[in-house]
Amino acid sequence: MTSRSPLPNDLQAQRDAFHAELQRMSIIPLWLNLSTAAQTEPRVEGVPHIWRWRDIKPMMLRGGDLISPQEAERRVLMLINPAFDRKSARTVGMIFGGIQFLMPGETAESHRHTPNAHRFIIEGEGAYTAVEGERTIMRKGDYVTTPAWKWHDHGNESDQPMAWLDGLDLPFVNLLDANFFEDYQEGGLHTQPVTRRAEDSLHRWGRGLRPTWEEPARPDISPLLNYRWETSRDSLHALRHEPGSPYDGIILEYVNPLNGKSPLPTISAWLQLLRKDEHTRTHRHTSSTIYHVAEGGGGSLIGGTEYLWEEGDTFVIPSWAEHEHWSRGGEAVLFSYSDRPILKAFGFFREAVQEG
Ligand code: 1HN
Repeated sequence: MTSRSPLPNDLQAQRDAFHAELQRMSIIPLWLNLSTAAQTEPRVEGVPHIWRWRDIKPMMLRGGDLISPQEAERRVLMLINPAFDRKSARTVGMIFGGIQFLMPGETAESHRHTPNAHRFIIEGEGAYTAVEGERTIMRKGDYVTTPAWKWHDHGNESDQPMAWLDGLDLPFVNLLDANFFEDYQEGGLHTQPVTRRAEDSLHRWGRGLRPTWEEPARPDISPLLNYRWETSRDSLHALRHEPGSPYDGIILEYVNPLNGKSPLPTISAWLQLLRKDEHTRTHRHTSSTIYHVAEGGGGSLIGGTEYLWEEGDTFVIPSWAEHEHWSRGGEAVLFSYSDRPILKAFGFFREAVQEG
């Protein structure tokens, strides 16, 4: 606001009384809060942050001793942005990230909820996730979808701990006051029965073919349960001699085979290869991203601060923060997911490249 000459005392007193009376009526004059409505650029509350696997893993093992998945409902270590309220379930932007782990022999019972979810497997192999009657055995690097309102549960039938990164659009659904949740209970069972063969969704929808006698229930969600690490990584390396993206190197986006869009309507996910000595150009955009280091090491400059990362680390880049990435001591593979589909759906996605 422009500076003005001081007001006569009586006018100032009248204004103060007027504003106070309005406030008691739950009315705020826009001229006192202009900055909340009109701002030249987003004022982003979330901050860049990194959670290191070497710090999380010991806490995970301690958690395994101290609390069962039944007691916890889901044993998830929620990664909450330091700038947000601890009850917000908000990691960055409109997305949540958390580390879930199952010790050998443990299960997490079936439930469903309106938020969309996915998982990226960090460590271990042999535990399953079941979604709507189909079980998939999860292995390190797999990307598993659990779309809105589908029954899902997990179990570890292997002899090693399993850990994965859960991603959900929880902050968005909460913002919309549209979060519903239900525990499974059918004939005394708390876990849904297995009703489909292993790889059922892959055979139906994941091979460039489709069964002609059925229509997908919802074309806006991916019918694929598991995008396997071997196949994704194989494509990444097959395309390694391309120029790729100046901002991300060789980057592939996971897609819904039914419409070519993001597997979940609210969350995009990517796998990217930063080749040896690759250093990307700087840019920024209005989507917020959670990164997980799938392989190798490197660093990112985020809003002017350098973050060095190693395999297993998880870090976030908030909306409109300038960022660039590089590999260190060889190649690196990053998994990432963002709220970009939400911004794009309503025309709020904006991207800017540094001058020069
Ligand atoms: C959830 O249902 C799962 O089903 C994981 O595995 C993480 C975080 C917040 C709310 C619900 C799961 C979750 C979650």
